[in-house]
Amino acid sequence: MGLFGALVAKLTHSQISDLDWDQAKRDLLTSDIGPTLADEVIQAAKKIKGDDARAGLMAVLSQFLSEKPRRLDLATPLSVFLIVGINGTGKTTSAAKLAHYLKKDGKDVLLGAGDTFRAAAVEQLQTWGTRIGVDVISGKDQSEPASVAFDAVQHARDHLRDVLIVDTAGRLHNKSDLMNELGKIKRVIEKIAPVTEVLLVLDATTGQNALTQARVFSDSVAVTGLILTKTDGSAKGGFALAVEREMALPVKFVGTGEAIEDFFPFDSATYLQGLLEE
Ligand SMILES: Nc1nc2c(ncn2[C@@H]2O[C@H](COP(=O)(O)OP(=O)(O)OP(=O)(O)O)[C@@H](O)[C@H]2O)c(=O)[nH]1
Ligand SMILES: [Mg+2]
Repeated sequence: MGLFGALVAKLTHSQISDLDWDQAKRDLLTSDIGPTLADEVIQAAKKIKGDDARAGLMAVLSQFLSEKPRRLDLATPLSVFLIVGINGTGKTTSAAKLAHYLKKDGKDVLLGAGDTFRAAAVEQLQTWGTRIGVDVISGKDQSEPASVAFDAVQHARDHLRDVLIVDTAGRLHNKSDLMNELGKIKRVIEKIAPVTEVLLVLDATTGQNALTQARVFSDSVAVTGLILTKTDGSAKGGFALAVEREMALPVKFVGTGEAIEDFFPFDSATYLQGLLEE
């Protein structure tokens, strides 16, 4: 049953008592949608007529989703996507998954190993690259992330690639020098080609904490969309709604496991239907 399934059933089939509303609110609070949104949803739900509960709730929830486009912004001749986020959220894996997804769609994709802090990070991306048949541009050990990004975008332009995806090192959102570095990487790339997407990778299992991260990243670099990872490890499901409501940013992709194919465009209609399932 979806997060709002019990509420749909109650609204449709019976009178709702104050106790029921309290229970509904408690359910929502444990689902990662956060107290503010839980209140808003309950207030709106109280106005819904019983015979139209499902459609009514669907309309209420839809309002909270971002209206910005969910499709990737692809530019010609070259699109550049920057993958950002705090440590361990799944950036490198998602960069590889996205490369694979776009390659299957016929795009000529290049990966840039912008995490130069750890040699293992470069190796990790190279291993993915070999597995999925996508070239990876990397720098020498400890080279500047912006300089690797510049080499990568030059290579992409010179070899007529369609898409460059640049992985970056995980960074804490409260370290301002590291946050500024993201801006630098972006500016350097844009000497050659516009960065059409800055994708913030959020670990769905971190719940409301991820909202704080999202806000700070958004302040430092113009985030255009979100990738929600580890949705397989979070049965709560309300998080996408909360994050879109809070950030007014669209979830563009979701990660559903560690394998390369565990990656899907986020479909808001299917998501809402799932939440409302009785
Ligand atoms: N279950 C699950 N695991 C995932 C998903 N995405 C990534 N992971 C795992 O999460 C761990 C961290 O992934 P990475 O891609 O290395 O994360 P990162 O953000 O690049 O990490 P840093 O570069 O260290 O900041 C790995 O074990 C991945 O396999 C997902 O959608 N589901
Ligand atoms: Mg990484």
